[in-house]
Amino acid sequence: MHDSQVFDLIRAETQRQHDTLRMIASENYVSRAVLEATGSVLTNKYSEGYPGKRYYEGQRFIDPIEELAIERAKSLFGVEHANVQPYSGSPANLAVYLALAKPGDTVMGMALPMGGHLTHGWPVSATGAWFKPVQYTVRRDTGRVDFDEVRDLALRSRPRLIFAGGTAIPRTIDFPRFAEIAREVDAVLVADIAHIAGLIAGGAHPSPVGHAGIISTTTHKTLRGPRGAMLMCDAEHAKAIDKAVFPGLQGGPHNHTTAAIAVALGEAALPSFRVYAEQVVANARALATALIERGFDLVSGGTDNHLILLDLTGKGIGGKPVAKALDRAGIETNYNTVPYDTRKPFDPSGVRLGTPALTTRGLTEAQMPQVANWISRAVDAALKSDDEALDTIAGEVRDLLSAYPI
Ligand code: DSN
Repeated sequence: MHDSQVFDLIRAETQRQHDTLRMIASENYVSRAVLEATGSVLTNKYSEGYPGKRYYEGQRFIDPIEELAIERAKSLFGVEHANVQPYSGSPANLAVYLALAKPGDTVMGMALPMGGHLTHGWPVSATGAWFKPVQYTVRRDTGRVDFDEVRDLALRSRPRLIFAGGTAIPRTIDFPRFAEIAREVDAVLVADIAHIAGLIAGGAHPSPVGHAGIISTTTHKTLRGPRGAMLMCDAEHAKAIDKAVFPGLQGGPHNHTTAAIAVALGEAALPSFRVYAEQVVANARALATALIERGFDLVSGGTDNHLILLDLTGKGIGGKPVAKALDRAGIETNYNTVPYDTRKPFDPSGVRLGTPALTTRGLTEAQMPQVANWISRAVDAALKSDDEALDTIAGEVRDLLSAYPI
């Protein structure tokens, strides 16, 4: 059967991804090899269990694929154990809870509006409902984690788990500092490196290895792999983590994803990946400087990584209308809360920007003033409801990107 309806939609999305400056901080472009592995016959196969210990026959090619992914993860990140089966970031984090905590235990993480993740104990998440969450913040004056507060909260609440990491953190995560506090209260430190895994692999962000007992990551953000996740840990936690992922939480692993993770990890071990990771950060820094020059407020005053959080409070417009205007202008972002936001999460004050995808596309610091200029013009156009100006920007974006094929 030829399904032209779906085919046409996929083709249109391919074109959209080509013509758009994709600046959602958690997105990227994968290589053709990753794409091909993801779309392979491995999707046909059930493989509950782990290599050498499966509940279904016919695993003679699946086992070495999963072993390859595991070995590559161990070698790339320098960890003792890796589980490559979690379906995505939230299930990976749930497996950590299942492995190491009991319902009702106290767990600590960064509050969602401060840059944390839902699964770090935010009340609307199962992790907030089934566990007793304690949430740390960032300082109002610096936009950075206040370790005095983290230590204070930890000493008072004695959490079982402490999560470090999140979804809207523009600054380097101080894993040794978190580890010191976790040790003091006998908690397990969980480093959620979903956003920065590619930067860590490429040497552009310090690694949590040696500091965190558990490392959780998705594989599709800066790491540039398929939609998936991994849990990495020291030998002490290996058995509990594997048991929690399967049979605790999941059924059969998605073998096509496992193969694509193996491919992505192979790519991330190449010298060219280090160049990419450094360029992601250099682009974000150059963009932050250019935005500040154009009068934008950035949470924490800048960035150390791939991510910038615009605080639009001073511009007199919310994040949502700006994200929508940027989308019309061919610049894809997401509206986001900023720390201590006075607006609602569905219409917050911020817009989150990221440089991984445009770096993969080949853009460098040289284009960042132009990108900042487009963003600034789009905000002005949004304030005046000037759709024509937004369409003009979209044309200019398309022109630039035509020189950078996917
Ligand atoms: N959805 C991811 C992000 O955009 O950061 C977090 O889960």
